[in-house]
Amino acid sequence: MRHLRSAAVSALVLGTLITSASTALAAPPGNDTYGGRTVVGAIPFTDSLDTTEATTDSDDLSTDFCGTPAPLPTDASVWYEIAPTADEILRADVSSSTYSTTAIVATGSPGNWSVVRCGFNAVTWTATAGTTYTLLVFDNQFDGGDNGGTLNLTIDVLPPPPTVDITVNPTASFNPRTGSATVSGTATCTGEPLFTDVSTELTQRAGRFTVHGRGITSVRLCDATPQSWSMEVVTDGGSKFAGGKAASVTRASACGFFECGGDFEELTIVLRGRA
Ligand SMILES: [Ca+2]
Ligand SMILES: [Ca+2]
Repeated sequence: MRHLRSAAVSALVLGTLITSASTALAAPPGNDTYGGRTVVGAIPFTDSLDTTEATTDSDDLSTDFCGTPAPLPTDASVWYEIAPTADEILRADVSSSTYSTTAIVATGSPGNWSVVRCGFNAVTWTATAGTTYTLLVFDNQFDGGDNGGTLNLTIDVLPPPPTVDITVNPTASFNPRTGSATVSGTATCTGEPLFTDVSTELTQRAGRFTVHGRGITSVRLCDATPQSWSMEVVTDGGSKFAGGKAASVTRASACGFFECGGDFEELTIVLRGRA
């Protein structure tokens, strides 16, 4: 019995030793606190970090802006600082980490934060040269447990937003039977937009009345070579376009991964009956 008891005590002592040993081995990462934040130099930037011992403290950013009904825990939070020297779109991606992550970008300092953007797995923001941005990455606990894991961070510069430039042909046709008009023009883009939409509103006086209609079309693979577009402008409320002048307002938007470029043309066009 005496032997058993002493064995139990030894096991207890050994257990305590093992626990303290593992605590000593996995220290919090240096950028666990704002004071120890990692300053990001050249971009692209990558970092891989064990955050299992990273902690939460009162400097952590508020997660009220993260689009969740309740504030998220900022478990295993770690800090980075980015000071871009050019105006650019930056993306911090932590989606290949071994735990569920949220990233917040803010300007300011602890106690005086101004949140720029918040995102699950990644955050993309428009950065201005000369502004210092603070990035906080943490375990949002959507994974349901454990503190942190292996954080894999990549910061990249995204290409600038696409641009679109449109022209509208000064003559358009109309269909006397349906009363719709067909408006056309060209679109030229930079920056390889994912999609490009063109919409036109057409207004024509008809005696005491005004005939109004709108149409929309997409330009496929808008690039540096002008692409023709054409759309049917259908009138509201069963009225019909007729031959003569009409006021047109055309808008275009070309959207990339994060932002869109736009263009606008206002032009009086002449409607002619379809041959
Ligand atoms: Ca922390
Ligand atoms: Ca977790």
